[in-house]
Amino acid sequence: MSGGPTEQLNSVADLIRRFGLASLHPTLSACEALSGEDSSLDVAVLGQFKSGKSSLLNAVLGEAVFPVGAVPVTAIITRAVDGPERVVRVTHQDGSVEEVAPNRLAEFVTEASNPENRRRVAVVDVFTPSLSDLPGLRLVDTPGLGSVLAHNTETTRTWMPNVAVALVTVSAERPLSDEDRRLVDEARQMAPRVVVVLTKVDLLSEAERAEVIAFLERALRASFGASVPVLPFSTRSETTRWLRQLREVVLLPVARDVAGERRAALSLKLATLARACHGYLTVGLRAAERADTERERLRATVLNEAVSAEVIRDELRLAEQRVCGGTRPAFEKTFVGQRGVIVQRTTDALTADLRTWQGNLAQQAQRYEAWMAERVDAELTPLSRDSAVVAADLLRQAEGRFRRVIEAFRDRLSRNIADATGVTVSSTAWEVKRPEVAVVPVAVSRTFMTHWDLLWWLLPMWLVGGLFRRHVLGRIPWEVEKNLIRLAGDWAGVVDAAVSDLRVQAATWVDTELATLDRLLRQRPAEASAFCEALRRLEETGVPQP
Ligand SMILES: Nc1nc2c(ncn2[C@@H]2O[C@H](COP(=O)(O)OP(=O)(O)OP(=O)(O)O)[C@@H](O)[C@H]2O)c(=O)[nH]1
Ligand SMILES: [Mg+2]
Repeated sequence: MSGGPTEQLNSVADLIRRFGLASLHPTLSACEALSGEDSSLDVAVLGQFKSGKSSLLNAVLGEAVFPVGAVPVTAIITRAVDGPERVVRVTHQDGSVEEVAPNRLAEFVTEASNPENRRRVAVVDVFTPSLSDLPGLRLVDTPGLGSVLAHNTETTRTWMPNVAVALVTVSAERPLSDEDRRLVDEARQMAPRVVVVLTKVDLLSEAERAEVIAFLERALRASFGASVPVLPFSTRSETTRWLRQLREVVLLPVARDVAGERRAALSLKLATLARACHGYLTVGLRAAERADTERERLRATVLNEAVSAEVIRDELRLAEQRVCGGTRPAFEKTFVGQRGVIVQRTTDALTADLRTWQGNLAQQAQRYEAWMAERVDAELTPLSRDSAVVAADLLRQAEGRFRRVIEAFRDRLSRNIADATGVTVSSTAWEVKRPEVAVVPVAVSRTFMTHWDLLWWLLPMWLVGGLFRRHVLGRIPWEVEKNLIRLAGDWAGVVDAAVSDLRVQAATWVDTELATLDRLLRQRPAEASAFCEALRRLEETGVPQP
């Protein structure tokens, strides 16, 4: 007996909840979202920030709907769907919906107008007649991944389970990073149709383009053991040609069978889910079938020293130390490299300004304090903003290290389970929420000139003016250095806290996984029939099993 996808999903969901298989919850919600939604199919453009996602969608629409730009732009999931006239509908996180004039779209979806999503927008839908030839398709523009604006990455990752067809943009400027590969991998677990779009090919010569495409195809095949189509694209040259290809290879075939594509997406996700569920239940059954002493031995074999929570925690802590040991030096190196030019600029500016200053020594000393504070702030604020890329890079390094620890843990655990029970368990991957890192504001160390104030305020400027000027100009290198070091320290503090947050997330994932297995491996013979029954029900759903 096998029911429709909804029944299948309900049965699998029931088992996952009943047996507390917590690591499968994210995939489960993905399936539920897909089966419960309305009938249009989400064709999403996913990719690193600035890889040309919004530009690509504008080209498909034939009109500039989605805002584009040279800095990270798209901050909100924005969907375009066929409609009789251009209407923009904003759905807020509290569920309220408002219709706004089409020319106001950017106010809601861009990082510049809606920084850190202050307007609390959940999603924006654009209805447009220019999609009348692709009915049933909803084109989804997503915030770019990998920028320092972690909330944008987070928005896209949270939305990811909904993707049914994925266009992964890879810019010709940096063809296929490790992050791109991971994105394609994740997309392939969620969407049956994944296409890589090599954007900005106008930056390559004809020969280079062929070379890059061949390289991408080879690298993708090597990673996934299957071919992933690669389509070139450019909004700057031969756009009509690339558009035609994109429509013929992807958009039109999908539009012709929207219902079929939805079914395929749901069944892919369901199969992933059922396979993992089957693995866990079988482990529980194998444990329950054994006599007490044997079960204890089984548990000890699976949960041995190599996968103990303490060992993993130590490994994660070591990875954290490696990264955090480098944070302060990384920022100091960035900042101190700028010291010379800042000192020079500040000295020149102060030399010019000092000539115009009036008043007695005390007044000029006070004026100097204020001048210096303002100057340091003006010099360091853009520097602090620019060093957000250093922070992003360090966080990427940290995530990479933690991921390697977790992956090694998963491998050892799967091997232990396979050795002890003969069962292959495929737990779902660690889903990381990259912590938010805001640009560190410059906190200027105050300049105190009290000794001038107290002692010499009566002295006439014609007598001490030269000395005063030499003194304040001479202090500049020290003032600049002191504030640069302080800013480096502040940045390091912020990044270290974010790295520590990532480590806690990783450790929590490991704990949850171990707790699930520990529970399964403690099942007593009385429970065996419940597991048999559960496995039978899982098989009856008709979802492909291992
Ligand atoms: N040379 C070239 N530049 C392009 C092309 N397409 C887009 N760009 C430029 O790339 C930059 C980023 O374009 P967007 O479309 O905003 O990129 P995005 O991926 O949507 O960026 P985010 O929303 O910030 O993630 C802009 O400066 C575009 O002008 C192209 O085909 N060729
Ligand atoms: Mg964009």
